[in-house]
Amino acid sequence: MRVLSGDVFTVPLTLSVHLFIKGRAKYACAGAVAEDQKRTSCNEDGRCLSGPETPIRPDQQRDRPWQEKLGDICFSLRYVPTAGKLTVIVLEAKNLKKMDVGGLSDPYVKIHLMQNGKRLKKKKTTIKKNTLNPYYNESFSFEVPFEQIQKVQVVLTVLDYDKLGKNEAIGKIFVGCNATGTELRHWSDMLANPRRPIAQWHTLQPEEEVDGALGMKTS
Ligand SMILES: [Ca+2]
Repeated sequence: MRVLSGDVFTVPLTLSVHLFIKGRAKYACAGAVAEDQKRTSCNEDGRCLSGPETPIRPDQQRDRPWQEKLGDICFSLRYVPTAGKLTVIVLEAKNLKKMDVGGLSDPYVKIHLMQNGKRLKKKKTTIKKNTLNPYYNESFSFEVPFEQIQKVQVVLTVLDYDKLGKNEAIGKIFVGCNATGTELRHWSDMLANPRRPIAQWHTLQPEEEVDGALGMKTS
């Protein structure tokens, strides 16, 4: 068979995400960055807008139809590579699990910066009494040099404060290059948009599950 010089061979093209985003963020995580991703936006006082902009992903529901609902948390991530500064703004939570007998919950959020299963830094929000839909809008900054940003995780735990006894975790979530799904996309979005705060809703997971994924022992 003779191949004419004018013939065009059709080769299936597989472009990696790395190549695709190389131009704008060479340090983005390997992993899916969905271009059609719907992003949560915030209005001027920091409240996350809900509605069509914050869809519940069908695969999230499909994955865990049996699981007890723990609630959702909205926070923004911002990274400034030149300053090595990572800022987490805990915005709000909604539909949290009721933890108190004869009441609701008294939620606050703990934020851990982690690396290799170790906690490097710890911060926490104020406690909001007797609510399942707390609003925080509280900002926390961490020093994370550019060489470290792909190696750290930010873990957010929503806990119920109790005057007596141990404060119990309601649910937990972590973002970082080794996260998956919505959490990985949020982190990748942050890296792909330096200096810009990116807000996103996340569905809280059981503490044991997240600790397992982080290679931690549940304390
Ligand atoms: Ca309580």
